[in-house]
Amino acid sequence: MKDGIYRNTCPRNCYGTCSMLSYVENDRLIKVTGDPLNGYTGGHLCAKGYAYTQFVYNPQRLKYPMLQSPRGSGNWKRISWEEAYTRIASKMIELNQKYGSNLASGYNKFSGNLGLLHYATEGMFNSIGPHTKPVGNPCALTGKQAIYQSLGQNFSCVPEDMAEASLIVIWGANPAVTNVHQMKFIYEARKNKGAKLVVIDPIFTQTAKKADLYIQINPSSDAMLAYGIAKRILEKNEMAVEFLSNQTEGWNEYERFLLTGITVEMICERTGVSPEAIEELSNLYGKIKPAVTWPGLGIQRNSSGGDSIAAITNLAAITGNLNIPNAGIYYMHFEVENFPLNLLNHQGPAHLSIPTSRKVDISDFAKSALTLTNPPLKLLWIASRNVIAQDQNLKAWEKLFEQLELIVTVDLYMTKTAEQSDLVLPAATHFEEEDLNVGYWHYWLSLNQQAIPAYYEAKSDLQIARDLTRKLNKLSPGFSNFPADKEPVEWVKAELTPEIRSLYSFNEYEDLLKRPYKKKEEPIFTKRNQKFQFILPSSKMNKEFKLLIKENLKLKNGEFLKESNTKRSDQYRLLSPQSLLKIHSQYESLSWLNDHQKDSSIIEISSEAADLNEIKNNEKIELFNDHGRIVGTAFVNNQLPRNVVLANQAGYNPINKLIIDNRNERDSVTSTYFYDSFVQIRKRRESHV
Ligand SMILES: Nc1nc2c(c(=O)[nH]1)N[C@H]1C(S)=C(S)[C@@H](COP(=O)(O)OP(=O)(O)OC[C@H]3O[C@@H](n4cnc5c(=O)[nH]c(N)nc54)[C@H](O)[C@@H]3O)O[C@H]1N2
Ligand SMILES: Nc1nc2c(c(=O)[nH]1)N[C@H]1C(S)=C(S)[C@@H](COP(=O)(O)OP(=O)(O)OC[C@H]3O[C@@H](n4cnc5c(=O)[nH]c(N)nc54)[C@H](O)[C@@H]3O)O[C@H]1N2
Ligand code: SF4
Ligand SMILES: [Mo]
Repeated sequence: MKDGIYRNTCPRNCYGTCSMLSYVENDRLIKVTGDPLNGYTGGHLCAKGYAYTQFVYNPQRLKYPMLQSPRGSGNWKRISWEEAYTRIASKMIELNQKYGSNLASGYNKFSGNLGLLHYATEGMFNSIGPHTKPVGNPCALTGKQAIYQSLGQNFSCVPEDMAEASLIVIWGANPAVTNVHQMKFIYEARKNKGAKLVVIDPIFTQTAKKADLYIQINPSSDAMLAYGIAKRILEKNEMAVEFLSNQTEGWNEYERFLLTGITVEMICERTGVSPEAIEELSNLYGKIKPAVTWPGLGIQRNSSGGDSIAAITNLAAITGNLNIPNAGIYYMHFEVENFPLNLLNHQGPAHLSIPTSRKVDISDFAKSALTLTNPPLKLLWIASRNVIAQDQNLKAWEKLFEQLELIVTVDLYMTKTAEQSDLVLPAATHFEEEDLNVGYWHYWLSLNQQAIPAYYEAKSDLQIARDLTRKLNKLSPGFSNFPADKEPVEWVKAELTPEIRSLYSFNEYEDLLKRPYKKKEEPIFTKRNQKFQFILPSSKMNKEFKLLIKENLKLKNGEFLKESNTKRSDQYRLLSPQSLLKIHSQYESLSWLNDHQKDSSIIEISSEAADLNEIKNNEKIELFNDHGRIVGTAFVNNQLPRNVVLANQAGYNPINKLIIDNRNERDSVTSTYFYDSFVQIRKRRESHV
């Protein structure tokens, strides 16, 4: 590669999707900075971004394809790519011959790299005809569906505009940790507009610390609080009457529900929020405009998430904060769906009797995959995904792994998931490949150039797809129709249709070599003749009301009131939100970040829990439930709700063994309920040392 400055884009599952400038000398990445031409990031990166030189040259990166036998033994042998492809292709062909289709072969891919060319994995599988594929999104789907139902589109306001808001209400998001660039716009709003910041979270987070009003709420009770706020606004007659009558549907039913269904006492009891805080927030919402409402991803990781997002979104409509400038809803957008996504949508050959691929809900992949028969799943390809660290129901994963004849993991590091695989293939970093990146928060389109040669024998997921295709077709002509000869830049160019170029105001691919571009037409609700749809509480929520009403009656009669939100008093709800210096299980082995990071085995417990279990700071403790046990170091957090335990997602000591999303039947595809798991606490037992 030539010495110089290249344009890259951080492809992590992160709000930033930061445009970067990469400085290369003698084929080596020597420095990374933010690209000042990206108007959202303003040329800044987070600490993880600045640490990319260490990320790329970390000696722990995978260098070569590796084969482990037997699986899980740690007995790894370096093999050539040629041998790796032969083993994989032979197995796929064997399974095809045995079962008469490719349904026994499947993949699980999620969010390691969100670049458009990383849909190569999907494209590669599509190219062999019907197979087994994941559907859904474990992270954000519940909220996406709720917002879509309310607004008729996947709507999220332009984040730079937040600087012009006068009220910012954040429900269950923690931008000071997860979305650092956004804080700048929040501070600007405060400085320029005297904006008030409200944060609603069970945890007194870094964002909460900056708030004018912090409301500590029982987990999974946001819908209730939103009903309470709505009810008070209604009672005080502070609704946006004109907007409600002209641009909404279902308001009358919603109003009836608010007036008859619930009382503020019940809401205080369920949410743990004081009547004064409800009054204060309803005053702010009722009086201040423009207000932005930000239902975060944190609130939809429990079984009330859909109701919560809908109820919070309703507040924006009731207060008339959808049809005025600089007001509105922030969640995330899905602009990426405007692109042709040629790799994702690549059409494979038809099968004589099987019309489509077999779909498995990614939120419950292992359990669902285990139910598949005729044929069972036998080969699993894992890419951009660390299931053992990040998924739930790890016992089901254990069982699924036992059933699989071949597990291939493509990753940059020897993750917990890679450790359980037969074959591990070394993936390239984004500096070693071409790509195109579209965020889900800001509206910038940003190119990713290959800046340096591959680290040892690492390859991009697209290159792996190309090479494996060639091997498949060599061993079994016509097995795959993947366009193996198409070069990465050609795939990028194919995404840049005339519609996309016009949407982002540029003429040709070469323009993207000079700067990122922002989408022209901004999504403003007023421009749509679509009406806002009020969503009424679900039947599950209605059941909850009935229970509350019953308990309230008991309370009035002086009976003992069962504590809501915990099953038993020794059961603690496990919250495990995102951490500043990691993206989920990633970046853990970077000393530049870890030296300054708190010990990721720290488990925060409330002072009540500490007293009850006779636990002191820095003592080793265990969290346990029917699914597993983890050991960590106690930190007594006086600000934590009594019944909440806070632990970190950790790649090498996965707490997710404690997490099971125990829905008996899944009537719909939703996000995973990561925060609906309960644990008990005890001092570490000596026998476990
Ligand atoms: N540094 C860093 N940034 C990241 C990531 C990362 O791993 N590290 N991950 C990225 C990804 S994939 C995602 S999805 C986003 C997530 O971004 P955010 O939604 O901002 O973050 P979370 O940590 O998931 O959760 C936000 C907050 O929700 C709170 N919460 C939990 N349950 C409830 C509840 O019932 N009600 C309320 N009101 N609050 C609740 C948690 O305490 C937490 O503070 O961050 C992205 N950005
Ligand atoms: N307990 C708990 N669990 C959670 C959550 C939580 O809040 N609490 N949050 C959930 C959320 S919001 C999300 S989004 C998921 C994230 O779930 P995952 O997407 O599984 O999370 P990561 O840990 O980021 O794992 C991505 C893997 O992809 C690898 N990778 C990176 N780049 C590439 C590439 O170019 N090619 C290939 N083949 N691999 C690559 C990384 O090294 C890493 O091992 O986790 C979920 N899990
Ligand atoms: S991790 Fe997020 S904030 Fe940090 S550089 Fe990457 S995209 Fe930007
Ligand atoms: Mo996520």
